[in-house]
Amino acid sequence: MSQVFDLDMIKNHYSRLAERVENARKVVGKPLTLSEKILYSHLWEGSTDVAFGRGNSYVDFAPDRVAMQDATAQMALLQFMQAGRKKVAVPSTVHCDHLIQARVGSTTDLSDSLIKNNEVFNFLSTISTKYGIGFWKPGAGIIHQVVLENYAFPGGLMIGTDSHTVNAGGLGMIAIGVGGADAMDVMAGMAWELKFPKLIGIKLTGKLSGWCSAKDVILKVAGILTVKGGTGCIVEYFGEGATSLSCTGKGTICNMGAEIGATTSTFGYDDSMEKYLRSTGRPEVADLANNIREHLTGDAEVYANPEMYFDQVLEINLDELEPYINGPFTPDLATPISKMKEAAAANDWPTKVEAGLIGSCTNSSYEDISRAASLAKQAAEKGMEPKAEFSITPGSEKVRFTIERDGFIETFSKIGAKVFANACGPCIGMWARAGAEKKERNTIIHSFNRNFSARQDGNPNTLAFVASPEITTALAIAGDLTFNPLTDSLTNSKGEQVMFDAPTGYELPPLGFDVKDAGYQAPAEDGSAVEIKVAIDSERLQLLAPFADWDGTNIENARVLIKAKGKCTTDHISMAGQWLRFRGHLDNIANNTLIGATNFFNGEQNKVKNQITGEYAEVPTVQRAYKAAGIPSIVVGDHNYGEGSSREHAAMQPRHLGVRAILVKSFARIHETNLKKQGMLALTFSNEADYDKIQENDKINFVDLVNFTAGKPLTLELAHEDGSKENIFVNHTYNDQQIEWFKAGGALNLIRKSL
Ligand code: MIC
Ligand code: SF4
Repeated sequence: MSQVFDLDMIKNHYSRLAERVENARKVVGKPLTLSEKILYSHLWEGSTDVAFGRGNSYVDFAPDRVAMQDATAQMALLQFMQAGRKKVAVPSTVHCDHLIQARVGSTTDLSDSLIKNNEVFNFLSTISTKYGIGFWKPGAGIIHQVVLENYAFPGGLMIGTDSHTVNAGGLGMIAIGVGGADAMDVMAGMAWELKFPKLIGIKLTGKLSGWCSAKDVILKVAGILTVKGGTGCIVEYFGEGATSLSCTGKGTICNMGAEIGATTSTFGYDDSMEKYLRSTGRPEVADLANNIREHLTGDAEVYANPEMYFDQVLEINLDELEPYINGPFTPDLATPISKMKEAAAANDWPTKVEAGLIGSCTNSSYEDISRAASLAKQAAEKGMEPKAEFSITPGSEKVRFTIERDGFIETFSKIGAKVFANACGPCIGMWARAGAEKKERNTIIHSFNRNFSARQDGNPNTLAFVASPEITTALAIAGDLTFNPLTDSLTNSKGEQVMFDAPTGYELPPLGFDVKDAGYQAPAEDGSAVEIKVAIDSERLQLLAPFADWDGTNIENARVLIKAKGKCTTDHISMAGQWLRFRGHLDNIANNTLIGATNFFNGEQNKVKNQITGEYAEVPTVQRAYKAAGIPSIVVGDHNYGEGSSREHAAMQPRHLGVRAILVKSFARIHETNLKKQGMLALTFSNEADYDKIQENDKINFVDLVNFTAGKPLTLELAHEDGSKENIFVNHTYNDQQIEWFKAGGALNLIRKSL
């Protein structure tokens, strides 16, 4: 059975693409990149007379679709419920994947999670039915894999409430991660605003071979560009190396573009995408795309002289690429495998690998699994006994069913592998790893995308390294971080020295994909009679109360709730793992606010000074005390604050607890927008060094908030404990509309008012 979703929407878009691209070319006045073609063909107004300034024009777009996952959909839909619509305005889907724990194995874990999350899954299923949203049940797969298999189409624009929505760039889309409030706007039939991105072109030459895979391309790019190098940019890949990659390999590269902070990444339509569309049951889309091929990729002039058209250009030769291992604790610390012995010794990383995990939304393709399985097979045949625990998290039921049919699951079982449910599981701290509570320092390796502290098993002393599924498998079998399968041998059970041959696999299943029950539930034709109930005493779900609007005065005597030191990702601001269960209940989840951030003044986590009592306590406790006493507060942070997830909880929680402003050296894109949407002040130091001027006992006064204007810095007065005072300037990127959100107490309040 195959079903092409929303084919009419795709047809409709393609039918006017040629004309829109031609118009855009005229307006821009030169040949176009693929990114520009997609963006200019999705303008809310349909067309434009002026070219947009990259990196500075705010532009209204009309995305083709919206995707949400269970952990973020709750908040997105709690907001959507307030927008007064009968149905979503564009095709939208919900995917249940984040709330499923990885403990024993897929069947038990899935049924346990159905019981534990019953209330939330019911809510999501009912609300989807009501509002015309496609619902993918728990077990159906991870959002990004399911989107790639079913919904992504070349030249399309989509947004999703998850930072790895960008995965769909593998099929030639512009797919962007957003907070739930942005998703709500689009589902409610409004425009979606984005600052027109800058463009980074990455030319790939040569061809992958041997141990190298698509993952190594992005691991290398992450090493070059770092976790913030892609901020505000779309990365467009091109060149013979790009067309030589499989579609799912491209997906992997785009997926991890989130780890360099890129708005998204994309590739031009080519044969690999056509093959993937056909293989996943969408020949109609492939045929349509073939008719307009030239509009679904960048213009030839652009790729011939990229320096003239992109803001930054990199070139990577796939012939010379080496496998990389990135980490620990940050995805951009890139070490080529040949240098791992030195790096591990220099940094004193434990070299014994305790666990290897493959799969996730990043690396779950048939190609990935078949290549990793070829190594597992060799291990069994050559008598290499796996030294580390090993697990697989398939990305979707379609992939899982197919790899089981083709014998790969059996191959993995022979090396003692555990198969977890088709869900996020260990990637998002939902790994009930035995012994993790002992907090021992240890090393694991996985083929996921993120490796922030405590992210996989909740243990902050687990050093997680990111690598391709092939390298992950080989190192798990060797049980050694410094093992280089390209050059080193292992001692097998007979005491002989044996080596791995390079992995081999299949781009797509030779017998085609298959699945019995993909796990999809279609919405009701007319859902108006469907009722959504949220129990008043629920600990999992809570209807949203409007945030207070701005009282029109300068914020005065604000206290520093915390001055966060170093990395402060969304995982530090609103942890996942066990806290995921409160994603639909703002007050309950607020109890994890900033508990992972390090306090600059004492180097400790979750221990800040309560300025009312002078005592140190947990961050949420102290903030609740300020709120109760009516004392405003601000949070201070370092670079790339809010890096990582799209979870708007990281903005809503401080807002709910009464924090008024977040003042940092720089923001990650999604988080900055989330703060604005929720009526917070998102500010950056005009002079980065002013971060050092903020003292623990300061009182902070806004001098000119009453004149809050687009493009004009604000002034803050720091009143220090010793009686001295000094002013600092802070920048912001609010446009007029966004200032209105601030004044109204959040964007949703404006919608409420308009009803
Ligand atoms: C992640 O990979 O961090 C997540 C969990 O998928 C998040 C979404 C969330 O926090 O629910 C993301 O990437 O946006
Ligand atoms: Fe799920 Fe991990 Fe992918 Fe996020 S990165 S969607 S948690 S598998």
